Amino acid sequence: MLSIILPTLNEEEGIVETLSQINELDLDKEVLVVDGLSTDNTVENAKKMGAKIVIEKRKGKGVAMATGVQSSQGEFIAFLDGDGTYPPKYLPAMQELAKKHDVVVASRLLNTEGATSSLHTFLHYHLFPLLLKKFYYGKFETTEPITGMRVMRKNVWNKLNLKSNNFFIETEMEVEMAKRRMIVAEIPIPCMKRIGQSKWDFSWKTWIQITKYARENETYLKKLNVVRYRNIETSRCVISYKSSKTSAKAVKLQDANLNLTANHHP
Ligand SMILES: Nc1nc2c(ncn2[C@@H]2O[C@H](COP(=O)(O)OP(=O)(O)O)[C@@H](O)[C@H]2O)c(=O)[nH]1
Ligand SMILES: [Mg+2]
Repeated sequence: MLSIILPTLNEEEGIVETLSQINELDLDKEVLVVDGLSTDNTVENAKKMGAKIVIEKRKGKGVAMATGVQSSQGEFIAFLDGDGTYPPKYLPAMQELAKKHDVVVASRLLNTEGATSSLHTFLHYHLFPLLLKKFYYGKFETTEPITGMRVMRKNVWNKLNLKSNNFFIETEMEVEMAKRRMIVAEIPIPCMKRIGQSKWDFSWKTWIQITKYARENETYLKKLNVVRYRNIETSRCVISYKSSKTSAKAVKLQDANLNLTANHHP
């Protein structure tokens, strides 16, 4: 079973859109909305749509994720935001890949499908990744290390032994995966429009903290094995800034809605 964990804080509209897409999936699943004391109708809406509700009074997305895992029954766990940004239809394919790889991450920087114009494509998919690579992501082997859409076995999560309470958790996860020489599968997903306001309290302090941490752990980060997949249906995997050490390995997923082909194996 796949336990789908959605941390929420005031996502009354986004959660409806996200859950309606999740409810369409033909998958052995349970859906857990881990709510951090929303003051709007998030909980009522999620309940109406059949999700299990877990209330986490402590602040922070990282805490909510850990609490979600503790309350889950599935052998596999999935994380995504309750804000419509990540497409749930990729979850079955991600679960298939999680049987063969330690962690499966969905990257919005590998796919221009969600782009609304050529300017958007240029800014979001060419300039933005280039700047990130130069100033931050260069240390990371995955293209979108802070992606919130991930699938793994619960025992992999337990091995990671994560400590972060907040948005730092994804960065910590990258380092802990690398320390354990885990194999990460990365798939391209379209970038969807966010419904409602972002809760990421971005500050230069956080940015410096992440960069410092990445630098301190650079030797580990370099060891992370990433297997990158391409979506056969859309041929999407567009980012060119990544290294060219690409070798093809075709994988066809029989049980998934999506056919994916690995095109990168370091
Ligand atoms: N339970 C809980 N959820 C949170 C908290 N902060 C953010 N979230 C949720 O975590 C997810 C990711 O946050 P989001 O604002 O989308 O960050 P962004 O994707 O980086 O812009 C969303 O579904 C938020 O509602 C929190 O303190 N507690
Ligand atoms: Mg989000």
